[in-house]
Amino acid sequence: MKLLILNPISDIAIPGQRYRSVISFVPPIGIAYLAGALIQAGIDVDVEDQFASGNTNEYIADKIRRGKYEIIGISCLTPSISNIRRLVKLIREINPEIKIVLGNIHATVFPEEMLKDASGDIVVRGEGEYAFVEVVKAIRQKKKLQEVKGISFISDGKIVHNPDSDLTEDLDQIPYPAWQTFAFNLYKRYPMLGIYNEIILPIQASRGCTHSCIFCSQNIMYKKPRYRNSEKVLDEIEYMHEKYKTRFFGFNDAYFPFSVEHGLDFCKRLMKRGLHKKIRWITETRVNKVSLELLRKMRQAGLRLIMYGFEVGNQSILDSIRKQTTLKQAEDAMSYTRKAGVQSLGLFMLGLPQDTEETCRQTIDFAIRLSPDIAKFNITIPQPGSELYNSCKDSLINAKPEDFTSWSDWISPNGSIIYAPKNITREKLLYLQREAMFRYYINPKHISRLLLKRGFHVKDMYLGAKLIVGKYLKEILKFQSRTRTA
Ligand code: B12
Repeated sequence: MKLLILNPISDIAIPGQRYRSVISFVPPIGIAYLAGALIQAGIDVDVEDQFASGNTNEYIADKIRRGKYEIIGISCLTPSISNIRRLVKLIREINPEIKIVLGNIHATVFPEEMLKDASGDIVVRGEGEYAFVEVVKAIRQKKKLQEVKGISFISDGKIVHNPDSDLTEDLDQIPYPAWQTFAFNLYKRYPMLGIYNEIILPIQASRGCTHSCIFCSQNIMYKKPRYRNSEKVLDEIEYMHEKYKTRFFGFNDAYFPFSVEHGLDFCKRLMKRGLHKKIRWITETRVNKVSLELLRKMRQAGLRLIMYGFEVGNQSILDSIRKQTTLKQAEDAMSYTRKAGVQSLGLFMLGLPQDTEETCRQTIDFAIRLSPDIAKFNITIPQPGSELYNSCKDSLINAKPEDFTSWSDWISPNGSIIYAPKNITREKLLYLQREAMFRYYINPKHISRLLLKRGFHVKDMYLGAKLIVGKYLKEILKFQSRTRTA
């Protein structure tokens, strides 16, 4: 029984779209974990990451014809839904016998839609390792699907939702991600980090989050937070380093490390193994989970870049999104990070429900004051599965799946912004995002620091500057002239 797992491309990321030139592709660890569990169950798995490869649907159709797959699993993220519908139609034309299994967040939030409209056969809800293996076994042994937990499917024309699968309490029981099923050459360009020709291999030390920020859809997938044993995480890093000679690892946890104590202990264990001489790693964390001592230790232990979700520059907005951090903690975290000599990336959001033009400007000013090496200004997207989505979904009814595409300096293909808070127009929000990028990057102090500090390729810096000056300045001036004449 051969099985293919597909990670479809979203319309905006199709080759030729300028958007593609600014993305750094990361191999999806969720699919690697699925492949690991399936291979351990004796199932032969192929993976096609169309998002990273940019292969056409025709290419994939050909691969399916040649591959003689009986089951095709499709990873469903909202911006890719239009293309998923096209792919399912294509697969049905090739061989209507092929079983199509859908998973990931969009399928988990909208199982009925994915069975009816996208016409998949089965939806695996939530974490998929064990449920997917059970689905494949049930199909193989022609067993009733009613016995498989964590899935939804169509039976006699009716949609059936089986009870949720039991949560995997001990994450260290899950087989290692099967990275051998991925084409590493697709993932070797991180201009933002000055890393070229090397993959940053994802590693996961936990699932779920102790917090519930209104814009995040984490908790609908992972329910409760669970943590791996540090020695087991280090075993995996050592194993992957030996097997694939990978030097860079990226933690994709909600935040890592989980506390200052946990971080100090993790670094001590890593250095005891001498891994700090062999690898470098990047991570994302919360501003209230670091100290100067920890950041210094993490740097010694090979930390290459730390990302902070600073989000906004106004405390009452920060409280309104339930981030549970303070502006003071953000300032302290940045000063510790600079003192420890760790490269930093700051994530900021514009257009949250309580935002006004003034509070967005406070966020831009705050970003410039914090001055992380790299800053991303995201225009808020109410992602399905998040509380924010539930609170404003009625106003999004006409939105198309690809309109949920958000990348720091990009908006949906047709140029419209899907959501703006009551006090700001969509047009103004785009203007503020452009102003943020322009004021943040087109400043001599920042440019000189970027040039002096890291191995950025001047070509990529030129590309970034061309984008910001070429595209954004034009948009800013156009908007100003329009509002002046209005
Ligand atoms: C790492 C990451 C990336 C990486 C890797 C992408 C990937 N597909 O994993 C990169 C940087 C490439 C990326 C890109 C994008 N991302 Co992203 N990403 C994440 C992040 C931070 C972690 C995801 C992860 O690794 N989870 C851990 C693994 C173990 O879990 P998992 O992926 O959910 O997989 C499990 C289940 O979902 C399920 N499953 C998954 N796939 C399948 C398939 C089948 C057949 C089955 C049965 C089960 C199944 O089983 C897996 C194992 O348990 C999440 C935020 C978060 N913290 O969750 C955002 C997130 C998933 N990304 C998001 C988005 C929007 C995108 C982009 C569309 C952005 C854009 N504008 O283009 C692109 C699309 C890329 C693509 N099609 O792959 C949104 C999705 C929201 C939504 N409703 O769709 C999230 C939730 C962030 C957010 N803003 O809310 N992303």
